[in-house]
Amino acid sequence: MKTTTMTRVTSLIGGALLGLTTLQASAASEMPPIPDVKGDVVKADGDFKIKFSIGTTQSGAQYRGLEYFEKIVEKRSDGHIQVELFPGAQLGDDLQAVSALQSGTLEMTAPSTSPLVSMFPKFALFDLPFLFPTPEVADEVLDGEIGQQMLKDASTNGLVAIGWAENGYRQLTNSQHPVSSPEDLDGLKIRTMQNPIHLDIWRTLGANPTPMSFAELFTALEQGVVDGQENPWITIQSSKFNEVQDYATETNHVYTPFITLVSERFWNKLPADYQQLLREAAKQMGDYERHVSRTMNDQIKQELADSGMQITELTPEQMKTFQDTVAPVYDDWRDKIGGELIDKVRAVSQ
Ligand code: EAX
Repeated sequence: MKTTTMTRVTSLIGGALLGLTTLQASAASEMPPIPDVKGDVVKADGDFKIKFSIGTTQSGAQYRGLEYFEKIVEKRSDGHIQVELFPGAQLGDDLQAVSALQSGTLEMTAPSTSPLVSMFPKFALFDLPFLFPTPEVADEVLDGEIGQQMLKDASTNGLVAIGWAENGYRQLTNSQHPVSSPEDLDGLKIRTMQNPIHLDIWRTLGANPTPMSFAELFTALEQGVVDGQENPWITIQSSKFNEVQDYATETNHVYTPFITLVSERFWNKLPADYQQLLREAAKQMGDYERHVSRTMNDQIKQELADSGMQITELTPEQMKTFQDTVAPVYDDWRDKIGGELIDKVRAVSQ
């Protein structure tokens, strides 16, 4: 009797606590609900397990997209494909996860395209500053001919590329002072992704950039190894960079996609019908994740400001100064990337 009462009381308290946590969580970041799974069950032979690793943490839009992917794949394979999610670079950063796919010890990952330019030079298109004026232009490129061709081109070297999602528009943060002009960057140590164009951008702006893996970044910021970094608002918040960075500037300087990759060794073991299921799920995840990321962007910027981050929004003149200052980056990279590709993106923007 006593035990029963105790249990009830405990579970009541548990319930109340749970209610409170849910309330707080939803007050902080209300993400668009995960859609229902549409489509028939796909019948094929065999049981499969997918470990899916990402660099961003569990509270970001990317993880939310992965939860939808898991739901689609498990439901439509009637449980014959099980998906296990590993956020926060726990199985390695972007580059390590990609090489794990190549050696067949990991089935899926979705890195930013930027660290992969040494393997796929055309991805550098997404590193050019201020090339994608709106998310809609990015969609036209990713979902259109250029993006689809890139998925084919990236399906080599032990990888199969099956879809696009987004990290999003990148913003600058730092621990030293507000930044509203390139002069303010003088001597600031900025961490960039492992990508030559990003290094070029920040050098051209007068900063002191250093490439580093995402997995090492929080500690490097915390210990002052670097003064600043740049990432989309949602990634800044989900990685808690605001806890060690007091200043941010809304630069929107680069739009970064996430590319959904599968290990070719694993892919070749899958029946064709399951391969098709993964492609469909990756497409649906990508559409939903981009929707989540965009819906959350302004809200998260506000939350970062509310949490004490001093956010500088640039005037059109200040923005133009940044754009004019980085223009020479195009002279250096235009021919290497293919001027035609850049012109095609510009044509989409008109
Ligand atoms: O997986 O390295 C970064 O700044 C990115 O946000 C990373 O690709 C996330």
